[in-house]
Amino acid sequence: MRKSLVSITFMLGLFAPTAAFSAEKTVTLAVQNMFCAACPFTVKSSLQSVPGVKTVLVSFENKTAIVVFDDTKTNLQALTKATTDAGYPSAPKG
Ligand SMILES: [Cu+2]
Repeated sequence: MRKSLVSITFMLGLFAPTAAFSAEKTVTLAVQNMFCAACPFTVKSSLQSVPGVKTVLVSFENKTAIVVFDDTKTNLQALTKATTDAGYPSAPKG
C-alpha cells in the first residue's frame, strides 16, 4: 500500500519541469494481451519489479503503459522484457 502512495506522489511530479529529472526518461509502451481489468495490475507489477523503474501508469482502455525510469539503472529493453515475461509483449509507442 505504501508503495502505491509513493507512486502517486511521483506521478504528480511527472508534470514538473523535465529539467529537474534529467536522469529520468518517460516511455509509453503499447502492451498486448490485456484482455480483462486485472491484466493492468500484472503489467504494472512486472514493470515495477525492474530496478530503476520509478512510476508505472497502465491504461487498460488504451492498452498502454507509461513508464518513468532512471536511464542510468535500466533501459527500454529491460522494460519490454519484463512485460513480455509476464505474458504481455510490449513495444515503444509513437
Ligand atoms: Cu486479465
